Amino acid sequence: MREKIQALMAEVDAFKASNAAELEALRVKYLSKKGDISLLFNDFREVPNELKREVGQLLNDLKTKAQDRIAALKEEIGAAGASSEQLDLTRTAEPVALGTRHPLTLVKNEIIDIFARIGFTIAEGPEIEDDWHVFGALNFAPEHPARDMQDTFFIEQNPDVVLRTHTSSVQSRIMSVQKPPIRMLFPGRVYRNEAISYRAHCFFHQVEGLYIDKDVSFADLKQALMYFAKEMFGPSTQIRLRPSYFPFTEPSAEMDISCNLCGGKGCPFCKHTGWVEILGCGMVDPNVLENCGIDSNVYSGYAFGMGVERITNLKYQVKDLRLFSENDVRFLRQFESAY
Ligand code: 2NM
Repeated sequence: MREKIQALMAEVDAFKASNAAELEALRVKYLSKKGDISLLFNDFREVPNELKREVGQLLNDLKTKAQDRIAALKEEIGAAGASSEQLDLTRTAEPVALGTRHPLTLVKNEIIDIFARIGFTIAEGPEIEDDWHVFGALNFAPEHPARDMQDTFFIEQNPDVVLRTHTSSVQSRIMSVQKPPIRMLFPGRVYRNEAISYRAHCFFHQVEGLYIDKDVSFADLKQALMYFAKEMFGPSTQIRLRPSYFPFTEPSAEMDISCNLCGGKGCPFCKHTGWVEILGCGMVDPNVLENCGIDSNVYSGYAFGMGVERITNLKYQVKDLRLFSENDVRFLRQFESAY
């Protein structure tokens, strides 16, 4: 009996299984009701009483050891073998969730694309600027209200350092270093000291445009903007220009398009006027050209500026400006697009 137990101990020590089926075979051979170890328990009745204590102990050790070995092998196989049996390697992979472009990026790209087709290139510049490039060079008088603390963010330590309130600051930089002809777009983020609400934010996005050459006229401006309006909002879009005022242009105008919701018939969106405002524009003031080292007797130019949020609202009827900066994916996912 003792020899039998020792022989089985050696066999248990040598247990090997590389998959679940082999392991089950081991269990059946040794531990099932008619298994080798179970049968030994039957023989135990014949063991003389004085040896029962010792042999019983050995027998129990053998059974425990066999169970432990099988449990250990099961875990080994579970980590490697079982998983490779269960995985279907021919299955298509989990889809990777794709992000979507931000609506303001989509619209900005569309604006850039439209003007690129008539020869406009792009320039970008710093958001933290000095007073000269944001105001001085652009013909803003020293006491102009836009410079007021209420509109402009200043850096406390240095009143000459401001967050740009328009991307025209990039234009004053470009005009100072580049000779005409200049035909460029200036996209970027700008800052204004406003209380945040559904219709105002302390930052927003602009695309401004500038064309300087010999003999650039207001007619050129009007034609370029009409082309833009029709490309952006559809071929039946009408435009109208209303006289306005900006420090850096003379004459200046604001441009409306026929309401893209009601087609100009009048609706709550256009406040029953049939028109909605989309941008400001004008002929670059000769003072601005001279400030930037361009001879205003030789060159003239037009400029325009639009809010990307405003254009996006017109295109997509976004009712609350704050949605643009909250990064709620339920909002952002609505703008899946190839752009
Ligand atoms: C606007 C409206 C009208 C503008 C003017 C200039 C510059 F630098 F040439 F003087 N840049 N941008 C301009 C003109 C911007 O935005 C509503």
